[in-house]
Amino acid sequence: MEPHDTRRVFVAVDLTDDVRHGLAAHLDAALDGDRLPGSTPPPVNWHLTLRFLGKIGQGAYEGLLAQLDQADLGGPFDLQFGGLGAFPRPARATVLWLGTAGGTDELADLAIAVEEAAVRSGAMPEERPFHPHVTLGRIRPPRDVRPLIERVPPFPLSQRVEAITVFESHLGGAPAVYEILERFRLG
Ligand code: 3AM
Repeated sequence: MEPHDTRRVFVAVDLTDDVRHGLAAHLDAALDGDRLPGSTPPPVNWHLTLRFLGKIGQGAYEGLLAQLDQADLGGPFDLQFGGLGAFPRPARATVLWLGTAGGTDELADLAIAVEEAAVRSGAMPEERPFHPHVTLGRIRPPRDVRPLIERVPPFPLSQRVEAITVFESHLGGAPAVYEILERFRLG
């Protein structure tokens, strides 16, 4: 893509292809021909956001990379996925997501390390608590997804988290395009 001075950036744990395929199959099997409500990002866009930076300039971007490079991100760990959930609440959901069931403490520590790197690079501190999730749907108007959440059993796969990824989010098309900018290895 073309070089530019500002980028819409977020830092995330990318899912492995096995997890993407497994999760798509798991949802298909549980839904038995029905679709998820709202708009579902394509599996290639599934990820677990650690920190959304928003639109940042070249200097801030380079500062972020330098801070992530120096950060103690901890070592690799196993991330286990869980069941579905929803923001702000299942009875009136606007975001449908897949949660985590293991490796959650390591993930929270990783999010703290990324947050510290972001703030050291000049970003405003994140006010919202970290809630690890993989977004599977954006729902407008809000819907009651409690029956759906009951219907989909916990997703049994896990993955080894060995790196974090800095993405640029290209909006404008549907779906958004998430371009990999950099990866930082754990450990
Ligand atoms: O990982 P998810 O899908 O939950 O919702 C956006 C997406 O999160 C979130 O950043 C991720 C990549 O686009 N995002 C977008 N705008 C945001 C904002 N203003 C935001 N998160 C916080 N504040």
